[in-house]
Amino acid sequence: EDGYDLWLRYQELPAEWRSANAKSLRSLVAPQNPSPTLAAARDELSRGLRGLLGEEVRLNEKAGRGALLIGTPASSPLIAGLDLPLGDLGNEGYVIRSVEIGGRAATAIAANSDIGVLYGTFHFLRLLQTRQPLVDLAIESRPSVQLRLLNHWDNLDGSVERGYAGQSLWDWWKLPDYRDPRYTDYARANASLGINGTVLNNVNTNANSLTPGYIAKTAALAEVFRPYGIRVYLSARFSAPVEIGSLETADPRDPAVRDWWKAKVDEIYKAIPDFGGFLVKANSEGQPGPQDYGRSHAEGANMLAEALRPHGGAVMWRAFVYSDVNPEDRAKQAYSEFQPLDGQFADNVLLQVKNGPIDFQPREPFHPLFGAMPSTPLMMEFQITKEYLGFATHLVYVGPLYEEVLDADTCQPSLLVGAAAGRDRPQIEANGRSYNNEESSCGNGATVARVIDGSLHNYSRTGVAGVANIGRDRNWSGSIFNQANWYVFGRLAWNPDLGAQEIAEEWLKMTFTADKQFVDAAAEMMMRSREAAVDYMTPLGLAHLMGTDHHYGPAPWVSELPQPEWNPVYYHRADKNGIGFDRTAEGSDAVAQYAPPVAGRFGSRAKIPEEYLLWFHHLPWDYTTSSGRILWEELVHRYDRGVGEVEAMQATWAELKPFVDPERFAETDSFLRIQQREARWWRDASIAYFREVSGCKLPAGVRPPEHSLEHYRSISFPRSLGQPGG
Ligand code: BDP
Repeated sequence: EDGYDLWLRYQELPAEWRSANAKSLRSLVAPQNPSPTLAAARDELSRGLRGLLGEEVRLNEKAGRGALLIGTPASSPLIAGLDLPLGDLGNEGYVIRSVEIGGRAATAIAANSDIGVLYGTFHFLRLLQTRQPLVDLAIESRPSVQLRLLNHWDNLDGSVERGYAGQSLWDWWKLPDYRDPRYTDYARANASLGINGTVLNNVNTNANSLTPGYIAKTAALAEVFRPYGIRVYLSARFSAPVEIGSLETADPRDPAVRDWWKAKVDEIYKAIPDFGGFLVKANSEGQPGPQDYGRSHAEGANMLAEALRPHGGAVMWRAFVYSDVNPEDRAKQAYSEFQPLDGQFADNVLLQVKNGPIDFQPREPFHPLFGAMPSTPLMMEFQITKEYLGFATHLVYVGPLYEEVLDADTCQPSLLVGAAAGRDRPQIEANGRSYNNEESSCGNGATVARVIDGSLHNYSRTGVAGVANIGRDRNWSGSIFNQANWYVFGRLAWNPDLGAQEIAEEWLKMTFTADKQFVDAAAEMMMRSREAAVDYMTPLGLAHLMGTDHHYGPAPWVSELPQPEWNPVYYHRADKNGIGFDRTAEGSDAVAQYAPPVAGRFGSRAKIPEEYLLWFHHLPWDYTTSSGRILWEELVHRYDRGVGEVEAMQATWAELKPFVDPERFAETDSFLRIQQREARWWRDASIAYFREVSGCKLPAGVRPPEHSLEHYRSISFPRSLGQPGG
């Protein structure tokens, strides 16, 4: 049990379940001469059922009693004869139904397309793995979001930016000739979640990924992934025409540059007919972009869109802009640059926006662009890898973080709201954001999830991306519990309305055991883990206090880096009078980037949810918080609470030992020990620092930091990762 099998372990089910359900699983009826995708579905079922039932399931051509049928109306006359309700399921949806064929009870997994059948197959196996009864099945499912993508930040030299699970999975040296069987397992795992695309290379990209040699390597991966419905995409370097094309400029207005991209894209599609498109990081952290030539992001994106359009490809243009010109408030930059461009992007461009306005912090308010660009499809970028959440070892389940963002009410005027209020789209656009009735646009379902699934503004394209946590480690993700973050990302990408808790339970049942005692305790531990990390790292809306460069461990004292916003002191702004970043109208006025009701809430000390307090407000140390404690005491209280939660997780895990195999038990046990030590490090170092800066005394009964502030300042990270600042 080294974790390689992820949630697709297919362990034998208890005899009780098998005897109750065996009558529904007597034989498997799959289409004759199946496509590679249908063959993958059939093989996955055979493999899964063999494991789960402990015996081989017969493969039949005819549907007898208790048959399990898979297929599309086109590939299976039996399915065609069932007249299933496939009309609304689109190209990727499926049904799983208890049916009758010639008076015999059977089960059908059917879809309009082969990939829908594969998705349905994985859903069916999940029913078994989570021990659902197989009676009266009437399941229909289709994804809410079109592009459900992993973003790998993998470099061509095999290293992975912000990756903590070993080297890149892509063995560029051996590709295209050698196709590691792991690539197929990677595709299976993704297809089991409905992930349908993967960007193979880092957004801080190397133009060589677009050279013929690498296109051939990418094509080999695309071939492996194709049966599993996974398209490949590449991060494109904006200056590629200069670097690998020997042009003198990459100016999007230059016809030679446009022709270069067209020819390059044609070349890619020749090798990869279903290539997905480009992801672009431009004019951010030193990456080249259209602004180098005085052109806008829209002009840059549209040039690539023009080249991709004839082939059906898309451009995902990132809104994470972080320039070297010192911003007044870094949190405002993306909105300031992109919101005015609404309506200027070509129809095959999506703007890919991080969940929060800064950078994947343990907690950020939702990004103000969500809901603010009605004419531009915005897609979500979540981070699955735990760059700011303790890398591989800390147990932090990010489901609650994703859920919190997706559920956030943007309070933006919308088509959803508009329809109810009798408005149509032109009026809304004309209205812009000039809502003056304080709360009128809140509570109408204008959540971030509705932005992402396109329903809020009728986006023609929709997408969700997750920065992958996958590497060559045997367990794929650096730890067993990190697998849950890959899992929850995929499940929420398919359906943003699922709950983090139900997904955690599902994952636990499939990954460990469905024993209720285990699942209840472990799910609770997972659900509390993210808040624990917020508490021991950056409570009360603080952010970016991690050691600069590597982003691991506390360094709130760092102040001497050349750009102000590289320094943690820029973010917390603590001195003897108070702490926090004033983003109200008296400060940077970042609140004004939100819809008025949200701005009103965030901008008010009285109304702001306390978890965002210091993100938006600079407050005196003796400010009274909702607990009745003064701010300083509340901060200390939360650091302590975070450490306490990690200790509680340790205790829970120890109790769960009887349910877990020794290898996976031991890994989590040691990792929790690391986390406990480091939660204390965070707590002690932060309290030592803020105590000195504020001049406040430790509240009575509070344990003093173990070491002096000097000690904590002198700890250097064990390895230098050579990453850019930020
Ligand atoms: C930051 C990372 C950096 C990435 C950047 C990005 O620290 O390594 O290149 O985001 O998203 O979180 O482009």
